[in-house]
Amino acid sequence: MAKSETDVDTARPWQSYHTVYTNAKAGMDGVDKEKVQRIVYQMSKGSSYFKNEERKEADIREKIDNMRARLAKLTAADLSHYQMVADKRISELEATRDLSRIWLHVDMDAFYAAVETLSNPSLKGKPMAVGSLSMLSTANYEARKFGVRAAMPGFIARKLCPKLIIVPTDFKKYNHYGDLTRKVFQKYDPNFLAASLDEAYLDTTEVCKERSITGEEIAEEIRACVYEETSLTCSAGVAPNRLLAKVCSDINKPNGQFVLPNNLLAVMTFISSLPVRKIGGIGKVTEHVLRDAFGINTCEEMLQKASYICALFSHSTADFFLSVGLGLGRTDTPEVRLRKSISNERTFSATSDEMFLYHKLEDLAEMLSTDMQKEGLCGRTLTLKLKTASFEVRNRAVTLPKYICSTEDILKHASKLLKAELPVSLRLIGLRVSHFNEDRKGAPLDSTQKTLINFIVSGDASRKVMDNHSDPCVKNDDETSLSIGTHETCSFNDRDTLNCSLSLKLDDSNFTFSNDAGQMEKFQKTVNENVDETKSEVTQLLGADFSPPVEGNCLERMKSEIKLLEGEAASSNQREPFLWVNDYKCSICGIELPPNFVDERQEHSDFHLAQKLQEEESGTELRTSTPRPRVVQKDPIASQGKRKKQKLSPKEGKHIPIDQFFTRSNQNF
Ligand code: DCP
Ligand code: MG
Repeated sequence: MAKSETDVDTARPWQSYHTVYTNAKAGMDGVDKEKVQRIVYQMSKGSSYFKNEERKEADIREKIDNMRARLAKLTAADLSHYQMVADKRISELEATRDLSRIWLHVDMDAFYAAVETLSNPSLKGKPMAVGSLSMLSTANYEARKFGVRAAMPGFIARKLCPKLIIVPTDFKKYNHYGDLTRKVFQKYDPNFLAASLDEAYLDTTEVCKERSITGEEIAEEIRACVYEETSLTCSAGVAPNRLLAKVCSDINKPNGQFVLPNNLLAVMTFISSLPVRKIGGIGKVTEHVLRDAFGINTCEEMLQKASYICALFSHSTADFFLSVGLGLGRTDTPEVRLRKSISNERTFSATSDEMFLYHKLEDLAEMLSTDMQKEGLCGRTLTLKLKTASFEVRNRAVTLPKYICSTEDILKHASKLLKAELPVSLRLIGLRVSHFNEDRKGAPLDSTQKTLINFIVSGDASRKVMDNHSDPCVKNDDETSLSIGTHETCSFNDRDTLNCSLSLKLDDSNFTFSNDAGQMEKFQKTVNENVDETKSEVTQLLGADFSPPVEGNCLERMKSEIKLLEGEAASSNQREPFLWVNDYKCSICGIELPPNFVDERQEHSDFHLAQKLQEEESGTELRTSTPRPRVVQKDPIASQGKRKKQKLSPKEGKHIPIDQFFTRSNQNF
């Protein structure tokens, strides 16, 4: 197994300071990584961000050490068993391989920056970024050469690139151009999946078949069409599944495309030396854990180390890793999902003025009722969410004997829940209704009516809502449940009973965690330290989730697992409870991330939330993420026959062969 990163060069402390800013984005291959790390380190040292990064780094190290300790305990017999388990699972996964689809992932190049340059051509060729001194949304490719990138504070970016021009965001414009691109996508796949304003997945299998054209040709045509409609360039990836198509679209950015042929040899060759970090959803934490605990750097190594993966991770996580090693990804079109809950909330300056608090509650109840009635929803569980002046998040829920949706009913029960908390100084109140009327199950949502907020709180109603309390009133501090994917390393005959993905209620009397003052305090501290103002806004919006009760035979082992994963659980719980359909799939864009990918999930939900907040700020509504019902186009592109090839944008699309890609992708900035 690989060594953990413990030897830090004290003269160059920034070398071990890995932030999101030091991750590679397209166009950053030649950047002096150490220089960027040093500047980011020097500029942020001592800040709360810096402290939080240090704490997260320490968490990762601890996680890696735990993993290594568990690996060291595996006996030869355990390992040979897990090798058998892995081999079986690999052949089962292999049997699901579908090489018949032609998936295309399109992603606009430096989207916001390109839109701004379109409206102000004097920016062309100059290093520029969109955002503010506190945060950048993106940077153009000229600026990326200096190490400037999205999510970096503008003041750090200016240090890296003193001539950097920073343009404020203008979401109306981005929405406008996003709409134009979607009109193009719609023609090629009416059921395309928009993952964000600037990217989409298209299943082009049918259109390619109907017109007898290749994936490469369709990608060129779509990119040309997008350019014609918008005067903006985009890049595309074509592959047999969505996971690979996304990796491919980044290879020849900007204004390029990469086609991975639909055959097994090509896929396996492609994946063989692909760094794991290139896979959507594998972020900094997973990358470090895989590298430092397992010695895994490339996707292929997932298969070589499959026995270790199966020994240490839950089924869902192991499946994810093994699928990555096999280059498997989703090839189906996700179904329209059903809403699981509906919520709203308001932040205000901290106050203990009870009149004010009740007044806010009244407003929220009224708004929630209106929203529910618009969508014909009635729910049985009402959750009151509070954030105290000291940023402590509390959830108080009641499950009622009847379904409610009127302002009066919501307010009546919400007031009771609030009353029990008084006196208290609050800075946020939120309301959520879940546990919807059974009649609605199976009825698809009218996706056209959804706002992004709706989307963020929506989930899959077909997922069981397991809220089986004998006492209908649930009291939880700092969220209601913990979702913990666990897998204990143990002798193999025990494995199946141990392999639990469980959720524990903090205040569940079955479980000692919530009653242990020390643990609780630590949990609270983790949460408080963990979440800065912005991030706690994220979680406030996302709310909490209910999950299955703990099975008796797993409980004891879960207790010891909890100690191991406590930090992770706390952050998981605090940060992204509502976004994951079946605890696996992002309800907004469909990306799949197993429950243990706490930080990656957080990063992902932050991204969607940032979009949502930005939308709210600009007073527009984001419709990109709504899965569309499959509709038959009156005028499908097929009827256009062999469309005249359009001239590409000024810079011709590039294509690089797979082997060159390997060299490129290994230069992991
Ligand atoms: N965005 C954001 N905050 C982030 C990342 C992105 O606001 N942390 C916004 C700005 C981007 C847009 O989303 O322009 C699309 O994100 P991409 O990751 O696709 O980045 P770009 O399109 O800017 O560049 P690329 O050419 O790498 O796709
Ligand atoms: Mg983009």
